Amino acid sequence: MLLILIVAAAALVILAVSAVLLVRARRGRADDDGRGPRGGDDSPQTRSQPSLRDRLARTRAVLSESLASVRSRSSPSEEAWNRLSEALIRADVGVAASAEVIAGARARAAAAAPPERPETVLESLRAELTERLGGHDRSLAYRADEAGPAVWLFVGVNGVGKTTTIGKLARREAGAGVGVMLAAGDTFRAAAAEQLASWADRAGAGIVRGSPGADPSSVIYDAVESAAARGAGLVMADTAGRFHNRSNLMEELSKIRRVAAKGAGEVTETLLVLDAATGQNGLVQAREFTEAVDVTGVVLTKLDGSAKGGIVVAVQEELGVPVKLVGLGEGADDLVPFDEAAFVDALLA
Ligand SMILES: Nc1nc2c(ncn2[C@@H]2O[C@H](COP(=O)(O)OP(=O)(O)O)[C@@H](O)[C@H]2O)c(=O)[nH]1
Ligand SMILES: [Mg+2]
Repeated sequence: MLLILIVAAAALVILAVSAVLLVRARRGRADDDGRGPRGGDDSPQTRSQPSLRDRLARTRAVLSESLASVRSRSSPSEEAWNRLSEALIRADVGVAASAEVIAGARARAAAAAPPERPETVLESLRAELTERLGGHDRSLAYRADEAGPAVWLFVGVNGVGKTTTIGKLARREAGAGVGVMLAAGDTFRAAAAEQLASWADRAGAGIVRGSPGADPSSVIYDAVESAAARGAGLVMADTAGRFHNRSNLMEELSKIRRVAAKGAGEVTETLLVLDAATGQNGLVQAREFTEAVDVTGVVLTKLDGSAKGGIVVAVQEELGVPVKLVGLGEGADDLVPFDEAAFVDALLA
């Protein structure tokens, strides 16, 4: 009798758990294609954000062996510090930045009481990384005077994730009640405008497209005027990221920036989009862009699947530009504000 009762109770529990899982899976799918139910649980506040810890698994794996070796000793040796430093370099923190991080962490560990114990070493590394990454304003600026639309320009080479990032942000901003107009400034490929239009559609944002091969500046100018006419507060402008050479890059970007502010708009953000998977090579690109235009923040995409998440440290140390957002996947919700404490936790956990 008792056995039957236990079996029946277990079956009920299993049923209840599968029902909950099924409902969750349905919601997940609805969110994935960005067409989840309007209002209610689709509001930006209640949408589930991807976990940095889950998505940074590959970068964490690069560090985990050397962290384990620190933990396994009662007093970490010179060799353990060297292995940590090498692991940081492998995670693409960069040679110079890794050396500085380790020197800083060692100084902290030596000053701590008791010094050089595994816990103090790991705490020192955590503190050093968090402090180096911290102290930046990562907010995206709107317009203080509200006299016309704020313009956020997105720049970066082809394929890094500019269009996708704009789409994700359009959804977030529109969901928060901001009037959003997108400018399809990548006029090289018809497919680019299509891609942006589909994101605009999902986000409930407006879009201005030019004819193929049109001057990107004129498309952005038209989008600003259209936003102003409709009272939309924010224009997000896509660009092509195809430049023949350096002087061409400078010329094109400064023209886009000038024209975007010519009418009613004011450029309040110029966001450089970088693909984390390109690691240190991405830094070379980034330097060219920061020399060509006044970059106000970096969006680091594709941190999911990349073992080079340490590039966040190199970007901020070497470019002095804050990483404002990170891309953690291709879905509409896979873009999160960068948070240094959560990032360091995800790396060292
Ligand atoms: N895994 C992953 N893929 C991304 C992310 N951001 C963009 N992508 C993908 O990267 C590819 C290029 O993106 P796209 O926005 O077209 O790049 P663009 O040429 O700079 O506009 C697309 O397949 C996107 O889905 C991200 O954070 N994670
Ligand atoms: Mg694009």
